[in-house]
Amino acid sequence: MKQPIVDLRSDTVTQPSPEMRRAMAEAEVGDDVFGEDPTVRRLQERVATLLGKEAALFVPSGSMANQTAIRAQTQPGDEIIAHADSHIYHYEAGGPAALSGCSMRLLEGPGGTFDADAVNAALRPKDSHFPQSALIVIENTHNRGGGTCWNLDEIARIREVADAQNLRMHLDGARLMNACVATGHKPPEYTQYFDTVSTCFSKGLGAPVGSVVAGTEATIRRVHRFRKMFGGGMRQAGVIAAAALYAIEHNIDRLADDHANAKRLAEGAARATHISVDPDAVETNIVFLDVDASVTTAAALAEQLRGRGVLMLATGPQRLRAVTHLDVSSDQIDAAIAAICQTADTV
Ligand code: TLP
Repeated sequence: MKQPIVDLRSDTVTQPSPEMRRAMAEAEVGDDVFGEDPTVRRLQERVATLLGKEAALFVPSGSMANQTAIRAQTQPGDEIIAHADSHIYHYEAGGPAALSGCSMRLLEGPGGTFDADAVNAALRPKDSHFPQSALIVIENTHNRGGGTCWNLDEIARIREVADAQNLRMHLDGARLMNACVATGHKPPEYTQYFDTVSTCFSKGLGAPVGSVVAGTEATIRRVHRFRKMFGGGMRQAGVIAAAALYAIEHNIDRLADDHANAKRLAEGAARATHISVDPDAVETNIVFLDVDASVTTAAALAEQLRGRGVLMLATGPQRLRAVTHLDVSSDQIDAAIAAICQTADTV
């Protein structure tokens, strides 16, 4: 296979930079299951402050962050309200059912969002026949929604519904920093409405591993117990926490470049035949390309693009996803646009 010119499958594919690797090599470490890793502790304190929460816990992945937060705030037989396109529903291997014994009430809405009225309508009566509505999960930015950012006022309205019914709220903020950079909101403006928040260092922020869950001291103590139960306790984890700290210090503001590259990619790809792309729908670093079904499939087009050194992910029969990140330059975006236009012309 030809060396890829650009890997747009996900922002998870980034390589740690030499400076990040140096920070990892020099990290002070200890046994974090004993709570003795100074770099992990520093990261947790730093992220709790960044997110405006009392406490934070370092976990190996975004999936574990979401699933421990769900487990800590639900009982078997409870129901979780989330978007039908949410990551916790599609891409976490049935975690809410398997790990927490919860059913899911799925809502529809544009770009992975829903409104307070829809939440109200989905609430279960307090009657022994029904699962108990317990937790609302919002994803911001929304992955399958196309990297969309949630509206703060709508989140506030949903919080009012949650409070009236004594429900908890969890934010899947794997790409929360993308939302903050795109909208100009500070992280606490979003997180104030949530009992727990997860965020990832291994997406656009460019660290190799790691996520956190943040919330009150009491909730994070429960999350900590489930991290152990799910096998996520790590020992000298300061080596990877150092990469996360480096990412927070150096890689947040530059997400704006990824957003500009995504827009540029969408505008360029919109000129290709047999592919429809809406540049106006691109708010952050995710671009969807819809392939004309009468011509080919997304999987077949992805294979042809791979032959030209451009990697993208087929996320549906006709849908390709491209995600920009710190290992993608604007020149590579131009090369990708040229490859997309040439490939689409010859299918
Ligand atoms: N998403 C990955 C894949 O799983 C699809 C990607 O390439 O986008 N929440 C959201 C919103 C995510 O997009 C992801 C990763 C996660 C949680 C899970 O993170 P990890 O992969 O660290 O478990």
